[in-house]
Amino acid sequence: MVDFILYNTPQSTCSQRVRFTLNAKKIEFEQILLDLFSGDQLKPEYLSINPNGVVPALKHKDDIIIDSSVIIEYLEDILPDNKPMRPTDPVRIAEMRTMIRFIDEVPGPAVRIPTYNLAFLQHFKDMTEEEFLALADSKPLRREFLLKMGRTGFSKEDMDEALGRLKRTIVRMDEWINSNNGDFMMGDQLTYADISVMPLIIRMEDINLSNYWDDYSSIGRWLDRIKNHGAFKDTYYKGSLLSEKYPHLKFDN
Ligand SMILES: N[C@@H](CCC(=O)N[C@@H](CS)C(=O)NCC(=O)O)C(=O)O
Repeated sequence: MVDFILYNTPQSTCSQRVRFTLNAKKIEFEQILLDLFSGDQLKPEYLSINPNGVVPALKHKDDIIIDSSVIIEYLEDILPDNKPMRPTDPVRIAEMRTMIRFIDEVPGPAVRIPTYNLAFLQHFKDMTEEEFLALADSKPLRREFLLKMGRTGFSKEDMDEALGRLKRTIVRMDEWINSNNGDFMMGDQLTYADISVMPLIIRMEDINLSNYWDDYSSIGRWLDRIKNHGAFKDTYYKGSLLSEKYPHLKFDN
């Protein structure tokens, strides 16, 4: 029996952060895969693990840790010597966490809008209004998000706003990479700031938005380094990209 069990979903960006960290730190873990469209995340047995009804959740021996940004730093706290990915200077740690807050506030929520409109909407289209409202009501964290989307999708205004936030993220990343003058966002060390934004950039690439960084060569080079990292392949195993499940994404937008 291994000490770490990760409740997660192959295509979930938040799960990918944690899988990458576990793989980079070479931590052996078991996976329990949840099917988010069958409602596994809302079943009482999972809500007792993560009352927010979202993946990921990490079980470490008898403790449960939830929320991807919390989990990745927890792994650093308990295993600081396995491939350190947090600076040691308090000011640099603060800088890293400021980047993560930006990522969780700006591109994290923004990438969900095109993801739902382009890929997930089809799961809701055939529901009756009552079924849809009941589903929204059952989501501890995403009730209002779902109600705003409705069964017909987010409005053009919502989409434009989200895409604008993703564009601003690229500009900000370019500034971070250039000002720190290294391979990664904080310089030569790969940190949790890189790991936090990685799945969002991979998702953007997957849904055909990689032209957003056509004019920012720093991002292309950063992405190549991330993809060449030893943990990448094990994190993005077959079935981890959205376009593998929804092949139209490669061509549609
Ligand atoms: N802040 C949370 C967000 C987790 C989250 O939103 N997970 C999504 C997948 S990336 C989910 O489980 N969604 C299920 C649902 O909306 O019902 C984290 O970073 O762990």
